[in-house]
Amino acid sequence: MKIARIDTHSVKVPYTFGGDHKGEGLRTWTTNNILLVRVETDNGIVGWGEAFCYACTDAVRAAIHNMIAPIAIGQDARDIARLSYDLQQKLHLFGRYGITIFALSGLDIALWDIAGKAAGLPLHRLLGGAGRDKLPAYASLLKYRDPEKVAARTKLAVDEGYRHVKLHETEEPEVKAARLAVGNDIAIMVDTNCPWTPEQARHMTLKLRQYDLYWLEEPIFPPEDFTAIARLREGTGVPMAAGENNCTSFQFRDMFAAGAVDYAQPSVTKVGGVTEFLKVANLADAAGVTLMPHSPYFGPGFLATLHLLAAHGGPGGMIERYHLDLEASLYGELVMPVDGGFVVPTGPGLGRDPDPDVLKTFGA
Ligand code: SMN
Ligand code: MG
Repeated sequence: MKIARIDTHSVKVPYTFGGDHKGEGLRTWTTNNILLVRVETDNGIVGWGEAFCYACTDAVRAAIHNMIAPIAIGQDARDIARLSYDLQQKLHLFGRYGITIFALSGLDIALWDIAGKAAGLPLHRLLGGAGRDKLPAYASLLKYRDPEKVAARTKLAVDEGYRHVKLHETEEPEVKAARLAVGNDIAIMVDTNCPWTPEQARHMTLKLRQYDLYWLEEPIFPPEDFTAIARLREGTGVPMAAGENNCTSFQFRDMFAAGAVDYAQPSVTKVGGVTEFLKVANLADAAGVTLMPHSPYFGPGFLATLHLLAAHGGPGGMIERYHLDLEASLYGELVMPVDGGFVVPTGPGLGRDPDPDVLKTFGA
């Protein structure tokens, strides 16, 4: 079973989130951008993957066609781990993290979809899980920079059934507003996206500590300064989460060795796909760190994360659900929460193929 064709489909779906789309630079997003990787084998099986893109669709697309496809086409589609290693080795001179590995992640997810379809099994079964049928989730709010809006959206998420809500805010008034809006029984996380120096992070973390954060995410720039995060964690007692920007399992190994985090956040569309995610999950278990996947996605990356968490043996975390409303969904109800959780797909591979009408209408 050889890889015969690799195509990409860019989909840009408008969304609303109860805020305005003003952001800094590249973060002024008005559409949710998904880069799908379609892989076809010489015996006619089609698999779908997702490569992280958001604001870098064209670059990731070029990497798939110019760097990944020439090496992957003609290879055995079943030899996924070897192909991942081979691609990482052959392409390392173009950068280990970022565009190259995003592109590779898209291929890898598609190959696992094909493996599941060839075996007639949903991915979580293929990975050794009997399959929990429902997974807990948390609402991941977008950035509002407005305490009233943050309070209203946090409350809305709780009314929808979520017991855990993550804010993307960096100022105290927003965090305080969320806590006051929903009381002390709801877990609140704060994702800051690497804004601070270690000193600034210490100052802010001590300010935010009174709001009893379930975790503080990526407080320090650069994200790979694991020693600084470890020092902050140790010095403040506030639980830390990170990993969405880690380069493969090797950086997770270093992050765990530094004692930097309580929650590990591999991102299947960024870290190297299912193959690399599984390595990270094993390292997290061995380090006594809870697996808490990064998954603000609506394409194959989201479905792959559901299967990975469903199959995971160690202390498993929650699915991240980006708290926005899309004009159209590639997977219908599969990406819609049910009482603050998600149903694990049961069809072969990822469980469902993307809706062709949505691909056509929102193709970009
Ligand atoms: C995030 C990162 C990238 C895209 C969307 C959201 C964020 C998260 O850091 O953890 O959800
Ligand atoms: Mg984050």
